[in-house]
Amino acid sequence: MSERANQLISDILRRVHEAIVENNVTYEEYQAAKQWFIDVGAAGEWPLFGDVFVEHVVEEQAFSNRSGSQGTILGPFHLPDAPLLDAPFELPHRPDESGDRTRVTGRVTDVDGRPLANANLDIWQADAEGRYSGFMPGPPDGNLRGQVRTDTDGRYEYVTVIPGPYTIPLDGPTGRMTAAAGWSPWRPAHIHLIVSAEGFEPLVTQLFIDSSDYLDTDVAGAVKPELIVHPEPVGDGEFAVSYDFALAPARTPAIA
Ligand code: MBD
Ligand code: FE
Repeated sequence: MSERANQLISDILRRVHEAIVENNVTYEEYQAAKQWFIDVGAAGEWPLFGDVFVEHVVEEQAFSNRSGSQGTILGPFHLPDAPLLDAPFELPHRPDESGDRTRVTGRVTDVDGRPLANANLDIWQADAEGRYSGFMPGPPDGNLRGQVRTDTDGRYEYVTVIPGPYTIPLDGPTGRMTAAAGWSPWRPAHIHLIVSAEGFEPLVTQLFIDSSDYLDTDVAGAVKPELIVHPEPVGDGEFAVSYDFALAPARTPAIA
């Protein structure tokens, strides 16, 4: 028996019970909701549902007092063990990968601006059609996933394509719920990163493309103004994005 479990589960159930009373929920609605829970499980959409509709509040709550760069939600599409890239640091992609070619550069520092050498950036993103490799038909396994390390000045760089916006699957239970409520099912175009270095808190974050639709209506509620980037045209149809990351010190000091 855990007092934490008792407190939290009681509180959540009390609020559900209050919503039922305040909205005069009918037996038909209760049976529809129960079937919907079953459908979400059968479709394997609980990770999607949680990360889209719940995770952003956990992230804001957990990291409201953290120093350094802003983080945002992890989401359901990270895969561990993406390949560590060598120069010229290009995320794996198809020979005919669509989307605007973009060089992403910047520095990783501590909160005082001191460069962090050999910091790791674990990067994943959707393709130009908003599809993530390993989860959706289209891109081959490993597409647009990779890791890069900073140099002795804390600098990193890699080449990718600008992703497209992502929509939650419209034909599944999460999409049907979103449509029933009249909400937009879209996330704005974004690149996911986990930036980590020995002795620092890992930063789970996303960079949002400023020209994307849906920045103000992200279904996952995960956009922060500090995380919006502007791809600058650099000629030949290519772009450049620059972003610096500052990492907070690890909360648990390393044991000497
Ligand atoms: C995504 O691409 C995503 O980043 C999140 C958080 C949820 C659903 C799809
Ligand atoms: Fe995503």
